[in-house]
Amino acid sequence: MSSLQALIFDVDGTLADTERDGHRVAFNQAFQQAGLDWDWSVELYGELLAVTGGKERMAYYLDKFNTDFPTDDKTPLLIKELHQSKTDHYTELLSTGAIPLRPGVRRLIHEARENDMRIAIATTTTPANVTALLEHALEKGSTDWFEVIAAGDVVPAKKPAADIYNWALDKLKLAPQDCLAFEDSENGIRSSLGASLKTIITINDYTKTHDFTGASLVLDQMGEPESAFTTLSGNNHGASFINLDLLNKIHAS
Ligand code: XBP
Ligand code: MG
Repeated sequence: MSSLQALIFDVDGTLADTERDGHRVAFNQAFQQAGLDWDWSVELYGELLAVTGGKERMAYYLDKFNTDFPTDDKTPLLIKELHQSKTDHYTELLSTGAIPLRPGVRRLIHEARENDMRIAIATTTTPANVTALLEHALEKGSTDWFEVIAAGDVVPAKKPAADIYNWALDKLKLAPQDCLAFEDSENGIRSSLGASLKTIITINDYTKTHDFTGASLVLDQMGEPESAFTTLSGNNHGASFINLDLLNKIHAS
């Protein structure tokens, strides 16, 4: 087997806790600005996360949670306009530095770069949102560190479909055995495992009860040398934080 070639990261929930205080807030701002009384609470948003993709999530909301709202053939256009507004609010929010990276993310990305490990992204969120997070939470210009950014509508079927990971692998010209994926959710791991990628999970408040069957390792966070991760399942090979040494061991096991 060849050595580990690339790390492929999910964005929302994995690189940063963007859902509750980022995406959710931006959706509500878009609704308010459009004069709608839709209001997504922290709890409701947890249920809406069953569906990935902002446009798809709004359609799911109308279908299952706001059935009194009249829909017609103009509804897809309304959703599209709301989504554009939501993206504007979200990128504006991130430009203030409101959402930091999760523990260990910056350190791992730097270690990968120092060791010529290729890095890529596979996410359902809109490309502008990825750029906003990387440029403001990681480092100005860091978007260019990622060889492939697979995001949003580049594939029609979003996670849990494997398409976005397959698209990233295709662009990287790598086989899944050459890479590791990083995810935080059940839809995410269904997507990465569907593309035959070994997957490491870092849970968060919205995903801690999800089913991560098939994960190589499930952790509470990536950890830092001075603050260890907690292992929820899988073999941590005696490590207390994610670094390339641990990732190479997981890849080889
Ligand atoms: C996260 C998502 C996204 C965001 C919203 O997926 O489901 O839909 O919540 O983003 P991942 P958009 O963890 O795979 O990044 O509104 O831009 O679709
Ligand atoms: Mg995620």
